[in-house]
Amino acid sequence: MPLNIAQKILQAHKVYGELARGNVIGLKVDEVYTQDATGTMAWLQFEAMGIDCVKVPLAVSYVDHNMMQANHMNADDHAFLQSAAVRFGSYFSKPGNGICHQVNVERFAKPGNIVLGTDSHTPTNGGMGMIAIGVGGLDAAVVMAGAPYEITMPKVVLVRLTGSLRRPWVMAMDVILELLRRLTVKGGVGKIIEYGGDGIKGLSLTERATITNMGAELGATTSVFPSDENTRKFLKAQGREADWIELQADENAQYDEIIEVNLTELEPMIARPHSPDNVVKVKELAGLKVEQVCIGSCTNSSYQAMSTVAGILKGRTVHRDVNLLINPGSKQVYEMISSNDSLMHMLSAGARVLESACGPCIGMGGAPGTGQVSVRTYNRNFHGRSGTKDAGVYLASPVSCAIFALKGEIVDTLTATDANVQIEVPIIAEPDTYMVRDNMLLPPSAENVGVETIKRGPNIKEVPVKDALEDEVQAAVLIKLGNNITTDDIMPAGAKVLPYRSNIPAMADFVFSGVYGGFAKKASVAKEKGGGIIVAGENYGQGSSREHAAMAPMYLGIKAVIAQSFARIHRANLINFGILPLIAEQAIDLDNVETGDRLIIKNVKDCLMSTQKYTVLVEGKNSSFICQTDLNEKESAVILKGGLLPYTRERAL
Ligand code: MIC
Ligand code: SF4
Repeated sequence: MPLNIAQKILQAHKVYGELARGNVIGLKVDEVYTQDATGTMAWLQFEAMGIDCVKVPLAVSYVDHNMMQANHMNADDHAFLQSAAVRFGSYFSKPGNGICHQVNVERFAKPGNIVLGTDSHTPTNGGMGMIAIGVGGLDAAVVMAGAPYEITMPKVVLVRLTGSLRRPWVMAMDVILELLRRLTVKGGVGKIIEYGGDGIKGLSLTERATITNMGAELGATTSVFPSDENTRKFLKAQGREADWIELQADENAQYDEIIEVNLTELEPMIARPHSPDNVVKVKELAGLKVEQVCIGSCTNSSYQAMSTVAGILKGRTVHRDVNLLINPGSKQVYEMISSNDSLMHMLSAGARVLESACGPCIGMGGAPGTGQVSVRTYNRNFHGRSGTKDAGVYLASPVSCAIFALKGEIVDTLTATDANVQIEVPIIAEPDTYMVRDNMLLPPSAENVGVETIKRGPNIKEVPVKDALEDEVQAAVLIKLGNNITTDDIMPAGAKVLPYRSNIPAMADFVFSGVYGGFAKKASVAKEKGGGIIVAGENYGQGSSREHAAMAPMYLGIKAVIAQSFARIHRANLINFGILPLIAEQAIDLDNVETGDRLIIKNVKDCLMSTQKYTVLVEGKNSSFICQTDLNEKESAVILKGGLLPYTRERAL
């Protein structure tokens, strides 16, 4: 049978199950990586499993998110992570070495492999012809402890690219923004997006990585490109040609759906506040004043992107009313732009060049001013994520952003023509040689495994574990929400909250504290009387992989989330921490439920372990409605035990 690329990789890694859509399959994983903000929990949970050494061929622990070090907490976490890497046999990428996805693509990604990362943008590696999946920390820990990774076989969608980009104005970022415009943030749920067609030949490896990176915003399980001569060129330039294999879909390979995108017809695109799918053509916003521009993040911080931006800034000055912030994606990129004149062009133009880290993308500095317009090459513009609630954050390509920074407003670059924009934009190709100096990437060494003492700062607290499931849930609706609630809404990030990522009791105080103004007090009152329930609409928990968005509510006594549908990673995290993800059979039933209502759900265990549906009684209203779950056998057993940690402890891996 002819196979597509996704099927080929999954087939080669399958430990059990059949590759038919909807089936549960177990996969052998080649690499697991963590980043610091999710990694402390992942490694604490790994430690709690009592295993000596990681059991996957490659593990890498990156530090890129929590870099502000306003006090001891971040540095203590970094020391914990470094000592855990030595103790358990993982590479350690020191703070400053770069953003996990960018560095992983440069130094470790390998066509045909499967990689899991404790970050939702792990699919960046899909640009290399890999199946790269973002997971919660506990899922990563269990796989590092030797278990196969289980997924329900998604649909495979072909995005056929034809034509070629109208360079220099149209970039890879515009391709994925166009897909977001068409498919929305729910459009990729339950799907692997596979790219094909003649148009891919004109896309370099790092441009492909931009596209697969933001497949996360479509809600897709992952996105994957073929591995071809462009892939080989990149690997050769990284001194890793031996890692290259060719990977193409077979002729007549089958897909569940086919989407056509003609690159020649694409125009510069821009996402408006507060969602990455709120996309229009740049020209529709021409004239809008811009106060901040941020260039970088794991989406657009490659050498190619940075050099293009430097070429635009060369010999010019950033507009007087604009703050331009640039974060190169990795030390490698940083070193390369410093070894030619690119960094100098950025600095002389008036850019504030930051360290290689996530930075303003996750609200770690660089928050815009009150009501300001910030245009960013990043991947998320969720409400409040920048650190400023009423800022208007827009997302656009590096070329668009660099030009807006010079002009102080949104410019219709494409139809304004060169003459109008009066800036000649260089077209930079992927270099033939990358500067490889892995001196901040510390390899594991056999003699320290199992021996190294783990360093634990006072802010690192034990992982909370839930009790086994009760048979009757009686709990109050603590908050009622709409569609597409993000994990940033549930468990905000930013400079104030992020340092508590290894301290769930402290972090719990910040649940729903951003746009929704707080939750913890209400929850602790409700906890005394049986706990709380969250009610929401479609795609609950989209965005980040942070399991804290499940752990902290669990710590506050949340027993169930009733929604119309769930985002993939958050659904897995809820299950991992023993929270019931209930799906309302009819959306209209939720109209009758209000914040403050008390809900009673009986026979929970029977329902969980059979096909019986859940009857949810609304106390005092003489009404009830029906919910169901879409849990497989193992997921039900995990919830019954109170979560994946107690479930795993009972079993030999
Ligand atoms: C994000 O972009 O939201 C993050 C911060 O990288 C998260 C991970 C986290 O919350 O630590 C993600 O994308 O998974
Ligand atoms: Fe870091 Fe932003 Fe990428 Fe998340 S999306 S990994 S915060 S750069």
